[in-house]
Amino acid sequence: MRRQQYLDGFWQIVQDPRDIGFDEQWHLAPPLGREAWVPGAWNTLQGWLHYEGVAWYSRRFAVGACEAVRITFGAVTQQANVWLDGEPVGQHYGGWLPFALLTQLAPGEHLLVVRVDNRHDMTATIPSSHLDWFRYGGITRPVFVEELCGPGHVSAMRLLPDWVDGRATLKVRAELTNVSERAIQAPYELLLDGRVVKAGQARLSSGESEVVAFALHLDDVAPWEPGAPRLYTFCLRFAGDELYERTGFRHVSVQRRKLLINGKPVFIKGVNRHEDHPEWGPAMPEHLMARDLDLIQELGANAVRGSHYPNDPRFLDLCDERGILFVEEIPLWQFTGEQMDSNLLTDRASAMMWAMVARDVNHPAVIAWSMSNECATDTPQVRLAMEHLRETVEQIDDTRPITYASHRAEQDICFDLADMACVNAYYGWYRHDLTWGQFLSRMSSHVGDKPLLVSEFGAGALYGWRANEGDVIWSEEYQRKLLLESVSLFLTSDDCAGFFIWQFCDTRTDKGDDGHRALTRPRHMNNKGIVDEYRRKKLAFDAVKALLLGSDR
Ligand code: ADA
Repeated sequence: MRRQQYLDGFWQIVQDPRDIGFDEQWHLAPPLGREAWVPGAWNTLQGWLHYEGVAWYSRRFAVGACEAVRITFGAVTQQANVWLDGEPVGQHYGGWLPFALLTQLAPGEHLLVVRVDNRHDMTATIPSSHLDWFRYGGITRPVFVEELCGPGHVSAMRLLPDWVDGRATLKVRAELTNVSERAIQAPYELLLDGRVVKAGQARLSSGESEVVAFALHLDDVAPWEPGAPRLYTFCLRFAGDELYERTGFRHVSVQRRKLLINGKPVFIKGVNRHEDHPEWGPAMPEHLMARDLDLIQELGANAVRGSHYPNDPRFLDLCDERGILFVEEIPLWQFTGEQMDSNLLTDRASAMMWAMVARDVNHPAVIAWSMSNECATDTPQVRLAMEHLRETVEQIDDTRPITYASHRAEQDICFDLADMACVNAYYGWYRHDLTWGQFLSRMSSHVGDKPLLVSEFGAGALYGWRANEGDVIWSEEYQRKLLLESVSLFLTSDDCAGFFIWQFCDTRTDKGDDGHRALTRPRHMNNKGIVDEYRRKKLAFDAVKALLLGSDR
């Protein structure tokens, strides 16, 4: 019912390295710069690869007569300030999550200006300036404008489906808004495949919103299973507006050391995947996302860890459609106890957690929420932050396991806050003091009666760098050997409920504040991909594929 237009295409962009745009009122009309494609990362523009700072985007668009206009930004990295025709209309912090602005506009053309700041530091930003991926900046996901003809508006709909003993249930929580200038009393209805499954009434004064929440039992519904996904599209209709959301019915649980879906144990065979491509940065077009999944399925994997931030929702849609499991994380990457002793950072982290769960709760592919990666989970400050993050998730979703990726081994003091324990370790690469078997059996006694997953392990290999002799670091053969040994062990170990290879493809990385990281990252890249950055297979790919396809786990 909404008239919807995507603002994909060329926008104007201009750098503001001295951050003078606010003072010089660039929001009224930024100086002429150059053209940049949206959605895109500005780092993929010639000459902008290492630009970290402020840049201003602008473009014009037109709307027709309507009650209200909603403008949705899929993601802006990191801080966004937005003006329409010179007036401030909103701001948002956090690089991988959407925000929407609701406003009124006269029919005709309008100027949209967005100031984007992608500076990172060690005290206020998430992620911080210490990280092992690239600090891309820009309007990195689609922007779209919707004309709401009202008077009603369905501003959000969260679905919590469940599947127990062959019965499907659905909890619905939706927000209805009156975008008109008069009071309304109107019916709402929820439709499944065109059939009304719930109806009610809402009475709202001008500008008012109301949350409607209800639960349903549904007949004739088939479950969503890994590898056999069945999806259902729900439509909520209210006073001249409607919102479609798609979900699948399945039950995720942990029982002793196993992860279960619909009551059946599932062993996780996964890869870690960054959103990264040499030409597109993190703003990959959808057909390339689909091609990545083709390769992941060809490998015989059944899961992806979206390291280390909320992924493009179109990628999650594809996982839903293909029955691939997904673990989703906020970008709380390697923060120390001292850093997390900050209200600003803990508030920002829980706002991200809330927004991520609220955005993706409808995806059946998402089977777990991850609160952090390799933070100092051996300190009381990080423990407090994790407690708070867990409570944040539980406010919205009590149907999925909660986890985080730990690299503190037996020093970790937070495993009781995780429903399944995820550990990152690099035996055979960074460390050689234990074997994988020894490490797993120690961790399995430490974490107790819950599933233990290896959320990262791997070795760097330069595509095409081949060695006739054994144990040549950076060779494809060495990576193949390490992955074969570790994956064979995981596939047969009772201590292990699954694994995620680090990583799917080679990715651009940060040079580090003192330039040091680049010295351990040849080509300025993290080279632990089983395919390179152009998705060309390394030797490890076919070797791991043969193992996975031959395993009955
Ligand atoms: C860590 C981290 C990853 C990556 C990896 C590596 O475990 O979580 O993001 O940096 O190490 O390649 O060293």
